[in-house]
Amino acid sequence: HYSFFPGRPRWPANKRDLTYGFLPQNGLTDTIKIVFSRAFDRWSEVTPLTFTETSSFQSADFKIGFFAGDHNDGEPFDGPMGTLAHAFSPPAGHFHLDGDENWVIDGMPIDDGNFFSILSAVDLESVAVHEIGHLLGLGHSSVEDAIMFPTLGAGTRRVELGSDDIQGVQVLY
Ligand code: TQI
Ligand code: CA
Ligand code: ZN
Ligand code: ZN
Repeated sequence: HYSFFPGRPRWPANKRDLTYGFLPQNGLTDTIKIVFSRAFDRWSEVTPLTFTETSSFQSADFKIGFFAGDHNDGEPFDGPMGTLAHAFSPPAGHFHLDGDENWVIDGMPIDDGNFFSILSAVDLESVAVHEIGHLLGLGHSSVEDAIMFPTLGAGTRRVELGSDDIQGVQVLY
């Protein structure tokens, strides 16, 4: 079953059109940006919310960036595996991904110059869909095929919202 964060934080009812931006220093490719737009689309399909990319990182509701190790928010990343990403509950829209993961898009490793190991491959779109759930106010689910279930096998692609995810987000919006 779905869950919420303590106090059930969510984006206010007068704010249905949300924006997201990418940390400029990350210099992300269009391929990577398309993965995030597909992930946001899955949630907008089942809610009254819209998500639009903005070039103004500062004013974006969701601030997306890749960071390695300690990045000064009290939750340092830990190299390959372990913590993959973290997102904060509303109205803090920080969405950080561990730059040291072996990220995969559509089965292809992102060529970021780092050593790649298929054994620790992590599907970027799967993690994006999960973290957007957190950004919208969903906690973890006990339903195994839900996006918000807190484990994902190495290399596994899990991007379709489950009925449990949809029910949960529709309680909020
Ligand atoms: N990051 C955790 C997560 O997003 C951070 C976290 C731990 C958390 N406990 C929490 C967030 C409680 C909100 C509430 O779940 S993670 C997965 C999954 C992670 C894990 O790096 O462990 C995904 C990130 F589901 F596969 F295990 C993305 Cl998809
Ligand atoms: Ca990690
Ligand atoms: Zn962080
Ligand atoms: Zn989670």
